[in-house]
Amino acid sequence: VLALGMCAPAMAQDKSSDAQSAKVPKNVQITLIPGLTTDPFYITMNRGAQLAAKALGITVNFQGAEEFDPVLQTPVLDAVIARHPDAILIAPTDTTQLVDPLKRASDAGIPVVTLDTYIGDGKYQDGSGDGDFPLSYIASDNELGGRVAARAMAKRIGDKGKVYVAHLRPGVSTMDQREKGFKEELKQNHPNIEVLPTQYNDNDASRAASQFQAVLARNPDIKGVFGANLFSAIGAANGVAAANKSDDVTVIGFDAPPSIVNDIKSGKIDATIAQHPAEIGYYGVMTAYAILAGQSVPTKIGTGFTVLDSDNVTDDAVQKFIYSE
Ligand code: T6T
Repeated sequence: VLALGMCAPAMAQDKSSDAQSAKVPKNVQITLIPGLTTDPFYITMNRGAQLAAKALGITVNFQGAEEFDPVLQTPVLDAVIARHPDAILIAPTDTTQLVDPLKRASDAGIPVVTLDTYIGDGKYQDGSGDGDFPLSYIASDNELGGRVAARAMAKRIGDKGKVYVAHLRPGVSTMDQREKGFKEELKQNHPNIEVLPTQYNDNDASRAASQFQAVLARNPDIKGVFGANLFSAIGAANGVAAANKSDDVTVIGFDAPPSIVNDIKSGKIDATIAQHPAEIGYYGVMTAYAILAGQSVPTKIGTGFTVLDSDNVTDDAVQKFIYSE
């Protein structure tokens, strides 16, 4: 029995590797469309994507808009579809507005995988909803990230007081999930923390800074801000510093560009949830390649994150999580 058990898989493997080698895709061209091209988060994602492309001997083109805006992203996507790449990897900038444009890609026979953000309800290939057609979604667990941010906040503000979420725009899946996780964690486990209305900054750090000043004017006893992405965190921290409140108001960020790392070192930001965008890009390309090779792929791949604060930010072990610029 043992001998049979050992033999059978080896034979099966020989056969399937023959079948697979016939399907190795040639001259593969994949396009990666980020939320915006100049954000260190997506620059780092592209670094991971290029590493995978090199390993596979394929080409990945990085093409996107200069701002995080579905109205700007859609024409970029349409131009990409017209060139018919073998697959599209995209961070859709809105859960509903990118459904139809991405359907055009899928209808044209181009496999679609979303990275970082999702469309529809984020559950692909389950036969439900009009945003069901992408083949896979590779991202951080953003709801959990929001919960981790809430715990970091609660610990630093002594489990009580007023806080709010600095958010990009409703309809951005990552941001909505972080906000949800943050609020749920506080409601369930830190009932003495009051969450003030969310402030939407359109991914504009200056706006996030002035919003802090306005919230402070209405709530002089404010204790903390969760800056739920890179620009929200940088802006909130600048607002807090400009009001001379860095000692009294805790800022928990999301993302880890060098400027946020410097803000942690200087005490402007208390902690940040560093995503692993290079992982997202790497597994995104690997997933697209597997699809082109006729393999089945997971409909969802979760990547990690690392909490950075003044205790560990200079450790060698975490340096690889600082984003590229
Ligand atoms: O936080 C990331 C990304 O996960 C989010 O979807 C949009 O904002 C960032 O790109 C940071 O600016």
